[in-house]
Amino acid sequence: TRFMTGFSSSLASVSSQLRGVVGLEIHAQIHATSKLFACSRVAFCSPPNSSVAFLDASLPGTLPVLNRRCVEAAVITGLALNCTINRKSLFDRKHYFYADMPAGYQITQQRLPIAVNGSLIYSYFGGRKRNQVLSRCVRIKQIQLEQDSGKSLHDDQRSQTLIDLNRAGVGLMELVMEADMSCGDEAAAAVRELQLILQTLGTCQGNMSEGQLRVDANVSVHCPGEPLGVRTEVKNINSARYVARAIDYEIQRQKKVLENGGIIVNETRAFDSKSGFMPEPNLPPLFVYEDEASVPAGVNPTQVVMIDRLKAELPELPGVRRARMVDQYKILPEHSFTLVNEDGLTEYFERVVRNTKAEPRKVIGWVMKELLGNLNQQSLKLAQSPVSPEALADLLNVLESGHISSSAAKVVFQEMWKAPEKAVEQLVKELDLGLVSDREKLLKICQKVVDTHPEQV
Ligand SMILES: *[C@@H]1O[C@H](CO)[C@@H](O)[C@H](O)[C@H]1NC(C)=O
Ligand SMILES: *[C@@H]1O[C@H](CO)[C@@H](O)[C@H](O)[C@H]1NC(C)=O
Ligand SMILES: *[C@@H]1O[C@H](CO)[C@@H](O)[C@H](O)[C@H]1NC(C)=O
Ligand SMILES: *[C@@H]1O[C@H](CO)[C@@H](O)[C@H](O)[C@H]1NC(C)=O
Ligand SMILES: *[C@@H]1O[C@H](CO)[C@@H](O)[C@H](O)[C@H]1NC(C)=O
Ligand SMILES: CC(=O)N[C@H]1CO[C@H](CO)[C@@H](O)[C@@H]1O
Repeated sequence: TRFMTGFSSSLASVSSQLRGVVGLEIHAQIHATSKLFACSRVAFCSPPNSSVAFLDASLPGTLPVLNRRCVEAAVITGLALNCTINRKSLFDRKHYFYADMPAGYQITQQRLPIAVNGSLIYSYFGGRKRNQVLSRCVRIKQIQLEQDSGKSLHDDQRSQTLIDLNRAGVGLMELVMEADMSCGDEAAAAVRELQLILQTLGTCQGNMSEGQLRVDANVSVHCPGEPLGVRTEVKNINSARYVARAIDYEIQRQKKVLENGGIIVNETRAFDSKSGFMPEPNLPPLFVYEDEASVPAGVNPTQVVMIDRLKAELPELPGVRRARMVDQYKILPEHSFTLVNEDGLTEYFERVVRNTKAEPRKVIGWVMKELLGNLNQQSLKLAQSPVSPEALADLLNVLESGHISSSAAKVVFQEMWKAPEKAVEQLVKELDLGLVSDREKLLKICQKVVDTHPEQV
């Protein structure tokens, strides 16, 4: 849905230099067993209203209790995105009326969010032929903790709207990015990189079609050096490909309007105009601590979030991993993207490398072509590969020893795929693919071929 209201712009005269300006707000559902302020389970695809605590339905007398896992997830995400973690943050009530928000307000972090001033480095294939790896950086303004709303299910046939409160109160991280992007490709690449980072951290499962990651975009156009144009908002985009398409469509539309002497109009969402914030009276300020030494006396250290501990447990992030792959194994940057994008593929590749004498650059060729080729052809996940990394390493060792040719090795690979229980040596023997280096033997074989093909001779 696109929302607009009236506001004028004076850019029409210089329309040919118009550039897009894109800012994103991303809602990421926190991967946790229970909700942000209640013990009800976070459950996808379960029957409506089967996972609703009294607090989620806003029954009188219920009070929020903060889920530490959600705070940790926000801190971990903030650290991975180079944010400053605010040692003290606050919760507010954002008031608006909507049927799937029984309390009439959302608990969010408006005045003082948990993390601020970060950055996300992302890359994408750009340039004329879309074959150059371009690297960009987008600033993260803030990450705030907040509650998700329930879900309205519209039944058009009976003109009814049904409410499912399973999602009400699920923990969200709202990530606000500065308007540092200029087109749909950049925005989509930033979203994909963020998705990969969240999945690597385990703080959000990132499935966009299930709404675990939802994207809103602010789009405007202006001439570089001039004030920003009037923006329109594209909301609730639920696939990375559609992020690119929706944004580019909107940039083109605005350019056309301005080129034709028109004006861009903005619109405030209905609930925004009536929204108001007040401090959440039932939640004290949230404190997180640098380390054990900074926890004040009288506070139980097992009950608090400590930044140094979370920092120590951060996994290798996608950007760091890609750089290491290129650096350590001398593989192409394109290949490092494929390795990191496919769950478990880096581990597979490194296990092959550890077990074979073959050069990593040779190994990557087999992984990209033979392994991924077969997996894609049969729509299998990596975990379902019949050929283990060790078996592939065995094959590459036999190839390296000069015992079989590389075309024979490919035949053996296909046989291993069909009969994973057989060892490489056994398959080479069964298929009679071993290279013959005995001169007498070769002479006999050649003679036989010549004798049996008089016409060709
Ligand atoms: C974040 O950046 C803003 C703008 O540069 C600055 O005013 C603010 O002090 C920064 N906050 C922290 C916690 O570093
Ligand atoms: C975070 O900062 C470090 C050092 O300042 C830098 O090497 C790294 O690339 C940054 N990461 C992101 C995601 O911006
Ligand atoms: C779910 O619970 C809410 C609050 O009690 C109720 O209004 C709604 O009708 C219920 N939805 C369904 C599908 O039962
Ligand atoms: C994401 O969710 C959709 C819808 O439930 C499902 O079909 C798809 O397999 C999921 N994707 C992943 C990568 O789990
Ligand atoms: C768009 O800009 C407005 C005003 O700065 C802001 O309130 C809103 O959150 C922004 N939305 C997105 C998607 O960046
Ligand atoms: C969302 C947004 O930018 N809304 C603006 C639209 O224009 C009016 C003025 O006509 C502003 O008051 C709103 O803030």
